[in-house]
Amino acid sequence: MKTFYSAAHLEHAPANEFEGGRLTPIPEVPARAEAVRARIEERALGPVVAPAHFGLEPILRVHSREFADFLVSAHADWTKKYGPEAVEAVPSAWPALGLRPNRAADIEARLGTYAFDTATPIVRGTWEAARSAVDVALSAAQCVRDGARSAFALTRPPGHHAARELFGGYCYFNNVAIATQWFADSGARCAILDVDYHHGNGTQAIFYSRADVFYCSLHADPAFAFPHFSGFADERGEGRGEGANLNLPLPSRTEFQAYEQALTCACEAIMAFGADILLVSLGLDTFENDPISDFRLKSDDYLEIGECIARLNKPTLFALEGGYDLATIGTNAVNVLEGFEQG
Ligand code: Q9C
Ligand code: ZN
Repeated sequence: MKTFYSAAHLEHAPANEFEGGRLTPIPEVPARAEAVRARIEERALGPVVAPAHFGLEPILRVHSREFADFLVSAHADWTKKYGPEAVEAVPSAWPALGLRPNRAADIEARLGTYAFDTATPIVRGTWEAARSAVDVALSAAQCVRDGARSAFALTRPPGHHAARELFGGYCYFNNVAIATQWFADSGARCAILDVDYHHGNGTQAIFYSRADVFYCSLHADPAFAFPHFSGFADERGEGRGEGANLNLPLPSRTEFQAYEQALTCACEAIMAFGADILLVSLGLDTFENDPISDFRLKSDDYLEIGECIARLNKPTLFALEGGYDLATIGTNAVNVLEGFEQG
């Protein structure tokens, strides 16, 4: 299987997030993607190649022009207001219930309007990294459309928490949603399987009223887990998209036995939908030692997840989402991909 990878992610390296009442180191670091790439090379999964350039057009099929323009200049606008020492742009006020979103000039107003948490800083290299991650996802999509059984988009930053005009959860552009829309624009019916520990609120929101895109997610119940405001079982799609969204929230400390049952449900639903293409939001933060999550999957379980996905027998694009244990993220990612190839 081919892997698409861009070194532009290295320049996106914010240091801290505001969490639990204090500034704490961000677990979403460049070393994550480097660890995955090193493992792919060690285990000779296949070639690791640079992406092609797709430009802004496919991004604007999913995100608004205002949002993309904001990401282009946000860091410059921030340092203009707060000086060159202010290296990380993070909002300090939001238009929550009863207040009015404000997309106009002031950088604080725009940050508050577009962000939904304090964990997703914008640094000087964020724009280029986020834009390049989209190229990585689209290059993998092109590879699949050209006939490959599968491709791996080593996307960083991740994407599944980002919606049309919303960033957060370490995500800026929704890589998988943009690739999905790119397939849909050529008439393909797509299914998205999201196995990250967290609900992909952005992907769900983008396709919530769409009948041609099925979104299915296994994740920690938002009753106790981030993103808190999305991912409940009663969210089933709306309008023409009713029934094309399936959330399978799972309890704290979920082990593989229960996880596998939910995965089987998800796969049955995807088969019933009848997709032409499968896109997998591949988070590895379900691992037992993940520092920010509490599921209990083991490394061998990821081989089985890959085999299970292979049984769907669809052209499949995998894209990296979360996963924060640097010691195992590479092994666990490659286990899914090899499990798929053997399945
Ligand atoms: N107290 C991804 O895995 N912080 N994003 C959670 C919990 C944000 C995770 C705080 C977690 C975002 C792509
Ligand atoms: Zn996650």
